[in-house]
Parts: sequence; structure tokens; C-alpha cells
Amino acid sequence: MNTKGRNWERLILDAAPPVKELGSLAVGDLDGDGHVEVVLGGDGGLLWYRPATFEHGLITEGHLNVGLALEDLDGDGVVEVVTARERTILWFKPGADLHQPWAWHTIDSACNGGAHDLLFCDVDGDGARELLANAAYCEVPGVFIYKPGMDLSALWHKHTVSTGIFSEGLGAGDLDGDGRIEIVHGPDWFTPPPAGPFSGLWQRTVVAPSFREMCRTALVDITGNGRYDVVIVESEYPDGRMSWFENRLVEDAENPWVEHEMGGRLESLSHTGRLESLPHTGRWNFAHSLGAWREAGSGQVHVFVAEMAAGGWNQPYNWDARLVEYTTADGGKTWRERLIDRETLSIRARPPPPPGPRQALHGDGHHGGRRGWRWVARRGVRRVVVQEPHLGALRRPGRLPGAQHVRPGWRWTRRVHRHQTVAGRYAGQLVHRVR
Ligand SMILES: [Ca+2]
Ligand SMILES: [Ca+2]
Ligand SMILES: [Ca+2]
Ligand SMILES: [Ca+2]
Repeated sequence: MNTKGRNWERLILDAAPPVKELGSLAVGDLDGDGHVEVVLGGDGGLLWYRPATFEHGLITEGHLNVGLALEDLDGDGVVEVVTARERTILWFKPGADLHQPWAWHTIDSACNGGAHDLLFCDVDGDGARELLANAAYCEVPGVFIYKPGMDLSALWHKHTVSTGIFSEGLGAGDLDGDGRIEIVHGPDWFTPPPAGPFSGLWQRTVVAPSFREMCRTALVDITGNGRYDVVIVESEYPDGRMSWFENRLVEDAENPWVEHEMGGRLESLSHTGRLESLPHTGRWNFAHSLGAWREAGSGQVHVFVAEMAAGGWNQPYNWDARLVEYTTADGGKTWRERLIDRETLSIRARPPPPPGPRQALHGDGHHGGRRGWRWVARRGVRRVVVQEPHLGALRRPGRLPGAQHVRPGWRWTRRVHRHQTVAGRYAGQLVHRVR
């Protein structure tokens, strides 16, 4: 594999967003113009950014929860923004353009607790996707399904899947191939009652008995047998574990989940373009982002995991937070583990990658106000190169590795971010196209 052609570049959207911290992130085309926008939420507001132009704006103020999803609710072909603020779940729709005030409506005005995870899935098979939400950090945590009535702007019907068990990490899909949707929540999975998904509480079974309750989960068919396997990472611990659980519900009902731990050595490209191999402890420090997808053509499976730099519970700031991509081409027998980015790698200017699919990935993190940017990496980005000298060592672009690869018509500009951190003065530059 040509590793040099698969570089990732860091794009800093905003070095100092007007919020105290950011905890949620989603990517989608908010205005139907064919270009993705990025939605970010946290303590201070919900923001949108247009990576192509660095335009940005505010969707709403307040302290938003981690739960965030983009879904075309009204069927006009453009996604709306669904998120949670305190104990409410809300949806937002832009006006004529993203800069104008957004309309908003309430889905649930009285959640048990803050929604940490939101996702859409057609739970009842009627062709429309329902909203799944959990309630976390509250007296009666749980998992709920919301189904809208004819009037989207009215409160949605709420069905309880389970209450009384605190977990994080929602996923949903048909795990056993019977045509009905199951729900994964943290280390557990839930099957619907026989009379239908809205006929009662769902039955809980444990997928990952050795995992603690706060997780991220991703459902993806790794083995290629047509059923989802489950990737789980413990997300709120300095020594979190990560495994994928092979789905053998059909083949071996007595032993339906076979654990495969994910560790190994991480491949990393140095800023000089040399491939290095780094040891991996097999433990993850607040790995609060997890995504997985299967390529339709090749069947390759990719798993993306990222640590947040400022973990919860007053943990020390992790200056070494990692962004890693796992890839398998043989059904999970062997994996290629690739370090995409890490906070301490200070210079990210790289030769632009060849044209290819623009796969949007994201890192997630609470930043505690000290470093106000977040990771956004896109495969195939050719428009923006970011370099990021740290601790005040502002360098001239011409002396940076990769700087000579800036395309004609682009120029270096100094923008935005110089601010004080606990480690010293911090500064950076962006390269962007001359308009
Ligand atoms: Ca757009
Ligand atoms: Ca819509
Ligand atoms: Ca449905
Ligand atoms: Ca099923």
C-alpha cells in the first residue's frame, strides 16, 4: 500500500471558538449546496462551520449535551440538526441561509437526564427512521425511542427501552438477521419484545462483560457474513480497553460474542514522510470518539478512534491525545493500525494527497478552554493545509516540510490563533486559497 498517498492533514476550523468547551461534533451538508458543514456543540452554544470557506455561525446558545445527530426530518432532502440542551431534546432548521436565525422545535421537554447519544434508525420497519436517545448522569438513566407524529414541531411520542442502568455508547442494527432492530448500549444489547418495539421494555443481554459502563460503540460487519459485529471502546477512563466482538449469534448461540482486543503497534508517518512504528499499550486515554465503516467495493473495514485531550473527572490534560485508524482487508484476521494524528506532533504540513473520496472524520474532545480547536481530518482535502508550530515557534512557511507543495493560487496567511496555554505561548498559521 502506498502509505505516502494516504496522508491526513489537520484543518483548524477555529482556533478560539466562542465557547467554554466543545463536546459534540457532526458533519453533513446543512444547506444542500453539495459541500459539507461541521456542527459543533458544547458549553456556550451550537456552532456551524463551512470548511471550504471558514465561514461560521451560531445555531443556538446554551450548554449543549454530547448527543448530536443530523437527519432529514421533513423530507426536503436536506438534513436538520438534532441535539440536546440540559434535559430537553431539540431540532433546528436554518433559514434562507445558515447565517440567519435558525428555527427550533422541541422533541422532548422532560428527559430523564441529558442525552449523551442520539442516533436515527428505522426501529419499526415503516420506512421512517426514529430517534434513539439515552439519558445519562441522572437518577433514572435509560434508553428511549422517539417517533414523531404528523406535526414534526409538536413533542414526539416517547417509548422506554430500558431504565435504571447507566451506560453510554448507543448503536442500533439487526444483529441476529431476523429483520428486527436490536439496540447496543455500552457493554449491553437489547432485543425488542415479541409483540413489537413499542409493546414494552426491551430485554437486556451483555455483549462485553469485561467492559465498564461508559463506552463508545460502533456497529460494522467486519467478518463479512452480512451481520454487524460490535466495536467497543471504554470512553471515560485513562486506561480504557478497546475490542471488537465477533457476532456469532447465528453460528454459536452458546458463545455468541467472541472478543478480539485491538492494540498492536501503531504505524505513523513522521513529518519527514518516514514510516515509523510506535508501541501501543493497548489502553486508551478517554477515547471518546469511535466510528466504523465498510467499503462497499473492497469490503475493507475501517475503524476510527480518537482520544479527547481533556478528559472528564479532572483528569490531567492529555497533550498526547491520539487519532487512530484501524483497517482490515481480511475480515478482521489482521489489522493495519495507523496513527493519523496526535496532539504533540507540531508540524502537519504535508504534500497534498491525490484526489479521492472525501471521507470526513472527526476527533471529539472537551477542551477546557485551553486549546480551542478540534480535529477535523478529511481524506483527499486539497484546499487547505494547516501547519501548526507550537509554543510560539512561528516559522516561515518556506522552511516547513511540505510547504513547497502548496498549490499555485494559494498563499500563506497568519490567522486567528495565538493564545496562552499552561505550557506557554501557542501560535499557529493557516494556509488558504486566495479569494
Ligand atoms: Ca453545505
Ligand atoms: Ca430536511
Ligand atoms: Ca420507523
Ligand atoms: Ca434482529
